[in-house]
Amino acid sequence: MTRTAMLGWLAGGAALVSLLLAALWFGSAWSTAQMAARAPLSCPHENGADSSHPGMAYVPAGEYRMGGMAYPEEGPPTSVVVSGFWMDRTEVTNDEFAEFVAATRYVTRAERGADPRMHPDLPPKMRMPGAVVFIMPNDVNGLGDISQWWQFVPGANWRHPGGPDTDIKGRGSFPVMNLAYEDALAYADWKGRSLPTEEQWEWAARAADPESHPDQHPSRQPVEANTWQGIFPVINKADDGFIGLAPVGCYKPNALGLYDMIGNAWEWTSSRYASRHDYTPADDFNGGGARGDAAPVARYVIKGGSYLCAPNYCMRYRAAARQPQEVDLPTSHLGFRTVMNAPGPAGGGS
Ligand SMILES: [Ca+2]
Repeated sequence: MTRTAMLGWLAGGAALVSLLLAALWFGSAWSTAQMAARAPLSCPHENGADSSHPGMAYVPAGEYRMGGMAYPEEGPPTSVVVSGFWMDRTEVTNDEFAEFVAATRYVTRAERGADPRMHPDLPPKMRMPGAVVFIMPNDVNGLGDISQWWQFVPGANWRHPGGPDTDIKGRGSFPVMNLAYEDALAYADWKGRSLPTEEQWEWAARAADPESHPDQHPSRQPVEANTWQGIFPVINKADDGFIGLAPVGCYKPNALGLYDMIGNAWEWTSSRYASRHDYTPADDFNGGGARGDAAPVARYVIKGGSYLCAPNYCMRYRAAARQPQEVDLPTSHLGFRTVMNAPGPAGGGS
């Protein structure tokens, strides 16, 4: 084959691939629009109303090996001991957060904007009140540059999850989004509770079963969870029924009665991030956020993965999975739930 013929053949092949991708994308966009119109706005689920702590489930004490092997930051598996505690059965919802705001007039970080003392080099636009929102692109040039699908949107906050033109009307049962760590903490304080540590969170997600192996078969997506089916971030087949975020409690709970520990929204923990379980944040040049002379911005561990987790990009729909999140960065795939120390149910737990 001559060089010219080969180039012509390659160009033809590339055009065909582009055409196929475009057809796939349009087909996918059409079916996802249909699905969005049909998706429920709430899902009936067991909230433990007759328990001593309605809305919460008891997680018994135990010992297990925290971590996994699927990604470097999950290792090495490390023995931890956890006392019994109560945990919200679901992620905190818009309705629940609205109660807190109505009672306290609390204003979230996304509504106030980033603190310029913490971010002296931040471009002016990103100092405006707002949040980082996932916007599905038509096409991407590789997966290295996350700004192809994450954009800072001025005016995005918990009341306006996608920006000023969006709202949460009819979405009271959806997990509250676009909160910084301090906002989640303020809510937990108001309830007289706290945020789970990473040790507590992972133990709860494993349903307090030390024999569970959350890192096995990482490419296999969980069935009872809202994740991403298709090719992230351009083809979202939504075989699980949801293109984006789902209301809380739409999938089967785990053996402890906890819903959506995996998928739907990432969740804040109260643990500072280190890039391995045998490091401390101080061991990690970037773990503490030290950037030359800039004020350090702490990072905390988030757990559980979200509706954006897909086998081709982020197999973090597993109990052992973890990611760092800057404390003051509100995003549209991150929520939280609270925990409480109190005696277990009569006759059970410790
Ligand atoms: Ca989904």
